[in-house]
Amino acid sequence: PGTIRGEIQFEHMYFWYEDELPVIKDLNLTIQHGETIALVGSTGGGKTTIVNLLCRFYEPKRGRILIGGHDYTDLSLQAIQSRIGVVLQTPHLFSGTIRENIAYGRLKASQQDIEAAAKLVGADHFIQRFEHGYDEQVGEGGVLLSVGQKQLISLARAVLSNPEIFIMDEATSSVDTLTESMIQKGMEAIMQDRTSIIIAHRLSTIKTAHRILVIEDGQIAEMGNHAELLKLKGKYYNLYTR
Ligand code: DUT
Ligand code: MG
Repeated sequence: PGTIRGEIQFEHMYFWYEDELPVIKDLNLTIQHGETIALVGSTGGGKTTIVNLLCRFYEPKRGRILIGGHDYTDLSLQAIQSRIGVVLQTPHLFSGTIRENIAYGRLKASQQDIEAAAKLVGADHFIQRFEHGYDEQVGEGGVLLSVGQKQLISLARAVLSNPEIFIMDEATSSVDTLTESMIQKGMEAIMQDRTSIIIAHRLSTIKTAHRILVIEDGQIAEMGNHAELLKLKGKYYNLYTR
């Protein structure tokens, strides 16, 4: 009892960076297992900070975060990060092959598993077109790939790690429409039956989220689904009907 796979709770969470100006102010939120949450809102509101705290790149200054019913400071950093699959806005790849970047240290991952993950997210399509396919070198930090392609590889990596929690900071720029629709399909595949937090810029992602949170000034300014928030004619309405 009390242990719910993939459930996330923020309890009276406060956070500030070195300058000590409050960035997150008394955040209270329970995200149910399997739920998809979209974080939206204007720049500097605190969306990335919330995700950084959940991954424990930083820890709350006050209040706490529970994962699966446990205060996450009682869990090891490795345990937390193995439960979370994260795709960053500018994904980090290391120099090596596409295969190695998807496997990401999972030495037991078979070629079949790697390709199945890539197929599920729609990355297989562009990988097959490279001369060396999965053995193509991505270059230092992945310089030989576009941002969208890097996100697709990160999505495949996330699928392969089979996390309870999936987090994505959608790329805002330089993704062509084909890659964008691939990313969208890949995300939908991962989000099935997983707790997901998406920092969302695309209306297609936002509209299908169970709950949308408008984050402003470190607080939840509005919360609801797409239809509810449109009806409210508030901040969300202003953000997405211009
Ligand atoms: N901030 C810092 N130091 C950092 C990162 C952020 O002082 O290392 C500040 C900037 C901003 C606030 O914290 O005032 C929240 O930033 P965050 O990056 O969390 O905002 P966002 O909602 O993710 O903004 P964007 O939509 O531009 O990504
Ligand atoms: Mg951000």
